[in-house]
Amino acid sequence: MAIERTYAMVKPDGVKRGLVGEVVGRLESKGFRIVGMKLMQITRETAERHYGEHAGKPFFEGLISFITSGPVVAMVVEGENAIAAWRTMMGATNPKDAAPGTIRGDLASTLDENVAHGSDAPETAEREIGIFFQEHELLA
Ligand code: 3AN
Repeated sequence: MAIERTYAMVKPDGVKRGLVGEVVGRLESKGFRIVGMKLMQITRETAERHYGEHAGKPFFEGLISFITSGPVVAMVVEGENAIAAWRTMMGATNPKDAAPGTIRGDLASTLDENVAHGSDAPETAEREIGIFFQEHELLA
């Protein structure tokens, strides 16, 4: 097991519903170290970069308009096996499949408004961290 960094985000629905504390609290309680964090409004350009893998899919436009619909909390989270561990804590992408005890299982009810995001692989984590943070914004 290695110490990894992943990109984690509270999506606009989570911020609007006042779930930032809940999501950050779960990360902290699990023992992860938050090495970068900011409340920000994602631009359309950044959203298109972030969701580049979904470009051309029928749900792409909706995805872009949702993620730019309000502020998000962008984070870089560090810890043992952080990439997979954070995905496990969030639960399945579709909240109807997400287990109780997970963020989506406990807090979300629709596929689009599923409260949180986390990178799905080491290369994705590196790419997404680079989209949202500059090196000097992260703790050593
Ligand atoms: P995760 O956020 O778990 O990494 P992704 O990146 O596959 O999931 O999906 C991000 C978002 O894209 C989902 N929250 C949803 O809004 C949309 N999405 C993904 N797959 C589908 C799909 N098959 N149909 C409709 N929307 C989808």
